[in-house]
Amino acid sequence: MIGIIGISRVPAYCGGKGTFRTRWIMSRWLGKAGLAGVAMIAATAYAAAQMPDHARMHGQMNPGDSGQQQMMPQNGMQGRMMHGQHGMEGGMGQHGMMTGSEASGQPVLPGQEAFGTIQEIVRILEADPATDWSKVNISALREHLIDMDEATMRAAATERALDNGIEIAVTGEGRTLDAIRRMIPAHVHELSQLGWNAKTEDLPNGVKLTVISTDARQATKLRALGFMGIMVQGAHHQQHHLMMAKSEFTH
Ligand SMILES: [Cu+2]
Repeated sequence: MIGIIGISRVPAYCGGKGTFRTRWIMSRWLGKAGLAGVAMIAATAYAAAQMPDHARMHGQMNPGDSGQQQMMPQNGMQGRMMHGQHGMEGGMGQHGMMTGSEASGQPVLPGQEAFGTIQEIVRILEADPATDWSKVNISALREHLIDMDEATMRAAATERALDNGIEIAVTGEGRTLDAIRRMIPAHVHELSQLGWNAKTEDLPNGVKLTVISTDARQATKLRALGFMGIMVQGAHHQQHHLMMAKSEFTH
């Protein structure tokens, strides 16, 4: 669970090393948590700033960093002290999920999203003694991740609002067109399970996706979501990646 991991008593702009450190942490948090997460962190940090000292009862001074007071994580993953990396400017505390990198001082970001996704899947397969390596096909997963990249970043999406939903012409060429033809029709089933009426038609250079609903609020939502908002719908995407790697699922 999320635990309080640090409450700073370092004043704003303490200068030198401290300032560098706090800024570095902020940027890392932005990268990890996204804006919504940071907003949540800021809100809880404000609340914690109002806390009396006894609320920090799990805290423990870090001898190497006398200006800061640290709290132990509550997720059971790390039992060691943080090493002075959790001050924030303005005397605000910092809360949230502690990541492995913060606990160990070792980096965890893979540097490339598809690389990291494959790395995670391979580790899951390696950790499972039941993995049938004669069936594992990481190349198929890689091809799918390339499709995802093409459809997300390079396909053109021309959206047309309908009274009861949206019609989207998704087009491209070469590898992008291949990705469109594989991914968009395969997604229709997922959309139907969400209660929408979805269909695709082939275009010379892509696919036309039409998603409608008899519910006016849903129709409004569909128009707001547009191409990519609709594509991210569905609860099992990540699970499908694992199944693809095991040759149990294709799309
Ligand atoms: Cu995917």
